[in-house]
Amino acid sequence: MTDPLSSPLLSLSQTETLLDGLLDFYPQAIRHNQALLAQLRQTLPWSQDSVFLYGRTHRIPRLQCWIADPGVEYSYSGKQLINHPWPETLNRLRDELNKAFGLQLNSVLCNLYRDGQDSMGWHSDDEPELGPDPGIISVTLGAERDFSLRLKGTTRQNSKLALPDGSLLYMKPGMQRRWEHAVPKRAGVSSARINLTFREIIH
Ligand SMILES: O=C(O)CCC(=O)C(=O)O
Repeated sequence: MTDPLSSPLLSLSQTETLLDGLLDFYPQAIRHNQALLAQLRQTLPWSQDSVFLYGRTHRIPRLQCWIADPGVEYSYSGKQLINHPWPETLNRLRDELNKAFGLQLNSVLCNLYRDGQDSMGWHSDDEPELGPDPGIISVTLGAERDFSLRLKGTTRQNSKLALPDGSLLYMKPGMQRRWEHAVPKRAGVSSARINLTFREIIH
C-alpha cells in the first residue's frame, strides 16, 4: 500500500496576498493533515526548552524540535537548538516546498502548542544565520490559532490571520525586516496545533 503521507503537499492554487505582497496565504495546502499531525506528535523528540531573556531563564510556553541537514545550526534568545535528523515525511515535504517555491530550505523548526494556553511571543525571524532577507514557509496542522502581526516599532497588533488546519504561509523576503508576528493564547482551545517553519540557514 502507498504511504498516505508520501506526498503531503496538496495544492498551492488558492492564495491570498497580504502585507503589500510580503505574505502569501494558502488556506488548504497540505493533505492528510490529521495523520501528519498524529505522526509528528507521536514520533518527534519534543522538548520544552528554556531561553535566557531580560536576565532570567524562562521555560518556553510550548514544545519544540529542531530538524536540519547535518551541521546546520540555529540559536535564538541565547540558546542553541539540538539538531535532529529529518524524518521521511518532513524530508519529502521539504523537497516539495523547495521545488514549488524555488527555495533551498535546509531546516525546520517544529512547534507543538498543546492547547490554547501555549503561545509564542512577538518576534521576527531575523537571526543572522537566516541571512538578511529570508523566505520562510510556515505550515499549520491541527487547532486553528491566530497569527498576529504588527509593524516593527509599534506596540499594538496591526493585523491578524486565523490559520486553519492544513494551511500554509509564505513569509517572503522583506517581511522579517518590517513585521513582527506572534501566536497569542486562545481561550477555549483544548486541542493541539503543530506549526512547522521551514527555513534556509546560511553559514
Ligand atoms: O506557530 C506559528 O504559527 C508561528 C511560529 C513562529 O513564529 C516561529 O517558529 O518563529
